[in-house]
Amino acid sequence: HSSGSVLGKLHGDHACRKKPFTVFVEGNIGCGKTTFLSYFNQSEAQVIAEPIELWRNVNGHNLLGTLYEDPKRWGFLFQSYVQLTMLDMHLTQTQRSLKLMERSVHSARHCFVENLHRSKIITDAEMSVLDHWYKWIKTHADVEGDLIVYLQTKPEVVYERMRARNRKEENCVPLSYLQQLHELHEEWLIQGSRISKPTQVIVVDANRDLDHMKGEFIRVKTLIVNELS
Ligand code: DGT
Repeated sequence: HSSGSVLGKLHGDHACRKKPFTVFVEGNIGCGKTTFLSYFNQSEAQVIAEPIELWRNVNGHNLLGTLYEDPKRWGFLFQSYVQLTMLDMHLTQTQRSLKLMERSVHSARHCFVENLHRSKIITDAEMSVLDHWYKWIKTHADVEGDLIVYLQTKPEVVYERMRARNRKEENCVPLSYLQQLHELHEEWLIQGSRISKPTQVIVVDANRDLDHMKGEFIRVKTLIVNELS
């Protein structure tokens, strides 16, 4: 996936628009999205982290916690709120020419919601409502990105990282859940079998220790920043 020329072309298109060059950072739970984003400082890019703290406190309710405690009961509610908060991230305006987002409405729909539905955790009716909202959003709001950086990992690797990080809501998440999410990321970003592949994807092998990923992360960052300067 060498991307120089295509990025150049995208940048050419992009120069005619007011919209910032928009990058979605995607990948499994624990793949290193936060670490990758930490290499960009706010003067060179608008970096929008996933609003996990909002999901943990909706008027005192921890939706992320209840999702994992009883996904059949709370999965729909959680995804409904994720979709709203993600839409808000997409619509956040910036004067900067580069905007990076941790995940997107697209991964929420194509990976997380898809997984809940395939595992029969949400019903067909719940899926339909979330999907109608997703389609409505795509029609009426600009939620397109210019580039996806996919931090590709083995499920076993992120499972170990997730255990080590010990986020309290995630302590019962099994390896099989990460395997399912991995397959859905691959279907979406690599195979393009079920849904059409997004415009431009840079795939980063993110299996090494996050401390050792530094060089690779800086290389991808430089690629993006240089294309825009
Ligand atoms: P990082 O920096 O790559 O280690 O990323 P994380 O693990 O901090 O962030 P992420 O987005 O992979 O996961 C945050 C938590 O929220 C995790 O328990 C999975 C969950 N999550 C995120 N987005 C969704 C979603 O759309 N639906 C569901 N069911 N869970 C989600």
